[in-house]
Amino acid sequence: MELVRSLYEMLGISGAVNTGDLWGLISLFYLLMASGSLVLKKSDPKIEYKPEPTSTPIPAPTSTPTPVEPEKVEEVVPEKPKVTWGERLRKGLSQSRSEVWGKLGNIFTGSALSEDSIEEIEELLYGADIGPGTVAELMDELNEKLKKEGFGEEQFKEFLFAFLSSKMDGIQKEVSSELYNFDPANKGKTKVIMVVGVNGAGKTTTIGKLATKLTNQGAKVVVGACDTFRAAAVDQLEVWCERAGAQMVRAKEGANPSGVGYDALQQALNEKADYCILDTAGRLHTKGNLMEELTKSKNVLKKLDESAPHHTLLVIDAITGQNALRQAEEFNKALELSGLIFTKCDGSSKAGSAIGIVQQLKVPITYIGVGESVEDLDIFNLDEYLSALLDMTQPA
Ligand SMILES: Nc1nc2c(ncn2[C@@H]2O[C@H](COP(=O)(O)OP(=O)(O)O)[C@@H](O)[C@H]2O)c(=O)[nH]1
Ligand SMILES: [Mg+2]
Repeated sequence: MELVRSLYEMLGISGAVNTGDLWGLISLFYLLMASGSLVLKKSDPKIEYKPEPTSTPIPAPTSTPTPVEPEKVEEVVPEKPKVTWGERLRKGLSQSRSEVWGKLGNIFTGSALSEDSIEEIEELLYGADIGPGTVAELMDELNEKLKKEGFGEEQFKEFLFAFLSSKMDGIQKEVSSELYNFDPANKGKTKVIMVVGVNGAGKTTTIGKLATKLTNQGAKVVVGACDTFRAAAVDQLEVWCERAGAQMVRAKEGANPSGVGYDALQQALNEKADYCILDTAGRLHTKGNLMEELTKSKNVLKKLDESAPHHTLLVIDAITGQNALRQAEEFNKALELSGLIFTKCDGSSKAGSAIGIVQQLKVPITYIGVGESVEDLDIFNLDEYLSALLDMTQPA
């Protein structure tokens, strides 16, 4: 009835409410509702309120754009072409080639050689420092060849290669491979390498390179700094040993060199090292004789190992050329050298002097050095050496 009365009020009808009117009003009410003319407001607590849509549309949640990664452009760093040993050797021997061996080829013109040209060849060969005996022998054989038809530059080079090779190959075969290759089957069987030579020949540098090559193969290396005269030389060796991962045994400045060698070998044996390399003095601070001191150093090692040193290597600076021969003979007489190391070939035109020295000393070259870095020292291979010297392709 309350609802009817409020409807009466809305429609402006006054008077009592009767049942007939009531039904009429209810029908009207429904009609109005259905036509949508009557809209109930929120204030009506009994009717659920639905919010009218607002005119400003709520912007659809925009997805935050994921930042587009700039396409990764692989930076192409041009790989430094690795310089092979063959290339280093060729470069190292370039001075000897350009000043001596290369000039020999230029003498050949295609026609028969004149007496003057033959003399020129002889002169160049003397300058190559291969030793006068070798040059005389070579010229004897060459004179015969030069008279023959079709003996040109190519044939001359082939002849030189064969001749020089024959002077060295028998001796070169005697090099023990344990000097270059560490064989794990010999692990802990300490091999002693004593390195000798005059001051400045390249002993310390070569030992540093050698130690690096051996530790790189997994060998345990102990180095003895027996050149106790020069503190700077010991420091120089220490830097190499640290880099190589080798142990170094040193003594106080001025200590007895043979004592350091003994201590180094003792440590190498205690530690079951694979190699014990001894860097010796090239000159003595006392008036004593170097050869006597070195002989003593060599002999004292035998107290610890009867077979030590297993290798006694003489380092020769290529610049010394044939003059190194007298030096080498002196070292050989005192110490019975087992091998030579030919260094600094890069700074000299006399790299050919190796041929004469090997031939006369009858001691093989083990290593050849063509610069100051580790990669600049490698095994001496006769074919490789001669083809680099004569600018030929290496025979297969
Ligand atoms: N260019 C060049 N220099 C070398 C070579 N071997 C050693 N040297 C340098 O020669 C100098 C003397 O070498 P060092 O090892 O101290 O000689 P040591 O007195 O016999 O121990 C050093 O400056 C070395 O860097 C080489 O093969 N080529
Ligand atoms: Mg030295």
